[in-house]
Order: sequence, then C-alpha cells, then structure tokens
Amino acid sequence: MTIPLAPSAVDRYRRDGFYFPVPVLAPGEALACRRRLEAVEAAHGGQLGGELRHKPHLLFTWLADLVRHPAILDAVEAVLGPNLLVWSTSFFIKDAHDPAYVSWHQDSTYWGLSAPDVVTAWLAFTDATVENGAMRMVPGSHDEQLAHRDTFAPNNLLSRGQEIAVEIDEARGVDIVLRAGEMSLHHVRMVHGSPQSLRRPAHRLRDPLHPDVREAACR
Ligand SMILES: O=C(O)CCC(=O)C(=O)O
Ligand code: NI
Repeated sequence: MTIPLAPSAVDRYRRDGFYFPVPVLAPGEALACRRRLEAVEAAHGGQLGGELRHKPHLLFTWLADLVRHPAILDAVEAVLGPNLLVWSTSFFIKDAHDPAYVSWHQDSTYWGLSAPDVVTAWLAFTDATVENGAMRMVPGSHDEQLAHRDTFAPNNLLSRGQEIAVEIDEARGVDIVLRAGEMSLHHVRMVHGSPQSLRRPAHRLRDPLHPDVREAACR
C-alpha cells in the first residue's frame, strides 16, 4: 500500500511546478539500489558511459521494476492521470568532490516532445543535501518557455551544457533536499539546476511520462 498524493500536494505541484518529498523506498531498499548501481559502475571501469546512462530501465530488470514502483506510479498518476508511459530514465551522479554540476535549464527545451504534459520523478539513492549538490528549482517558473544556449561546458552533466540564456532570479530557488528513498516531482518546463557537490555522492533515476506525448522529432 502506498499513500496517494493529497489533493493539496497536487495543488502545490500545479502552482509551483514541483513537489517534494514523496516517500518511495525504505532506507534499506534505497541502499540496495545504490549498491546495485555501484556494482554496475564497478563492472564498467568505475563510471557509467553514455550507453548505460540513457534509458537504463531498458537494460536492467531491477530498474524496469523500479520505474513501475506503485509509489512512483501513484504520485505521477495523481498529477497526470492514468495510462502512463515511461519515456526515459537517466542517472545524474555526483561523486564526492566531483566538479560536476547541472546548469539552470528547462527539460522541455531539448526533449523534442509535442506537449508539456510530462513529469520527472527524481528518486534519491543517497541523501540529496545542499552540501552534495541537491537540485534547486524556481517556484512558478514552469509557465513559460525560456531561450537556451549550448555551452558544452566540460563539467556540466547535461549533454550539450545547455543553459538558460536570460537572467533568472536564482535567489528564489528552492533546495530540493531529499533523504535516500524519497523523490521529487518536477514539471518539464521547471527552471532547475544543481551546483557542484561539496561532499557526498548523489544518485538519481527518473521518469514516467504521459502517453499522449510523442517525440516530435529526432534531434
Ligand atoms: O540531478 C540533477 O542534478 C539534475 C537533474 C535534472 O536536470 C532533471 O532531472 O531533469
Ligand atoms: Ni533537467
């Protein structure tokens, strides 16, 4: 049994464009996921190459099961309705003292989808803290599509180093602090990013998606 998102939580998601924390895994289950991921990393020279980071739920049965976890599906259903499609999954991994960061961006800019009816379920395999580079989100920023530019900055975890090309009010950013096993939800047009880790690793996995959304074009 999972606890469905309360109507007030769904209202906050609609108003702010994100909602957290949503409990998904018990701490021991989150640790088991982390160990499995670390075993995959160890088997591939310590780091996941692009071919293992893109849609890994198609490669690993434990991830195929995880994206169908009732707590994830129930929360996503509460905001998108039933009949869901998992469009993609990916890992954002920051090791201790890693210079990796994620620039401010909106996922809608480069996913090439026909409609913005998409929610990302970001599940923490380890605690996501301010010190280790938790995501930040700007409440209410999901109403408008902003211009972006590619930077190809070396430590940016986004494939082309995409970043928002106009001024944003970073001071309004909310730290998405999660315990291992908790998830956040964010709208596909949410303005978000994450700074470098000052300390510990953070692992994540995402995203169920609405069935009526199609890839508009290959990029
Ligand atoms: O995990 C991060 O730091 C960034 C994640 C992100 O950009 C996303 O989930 O859309
Ligand atoms: Ni993103």
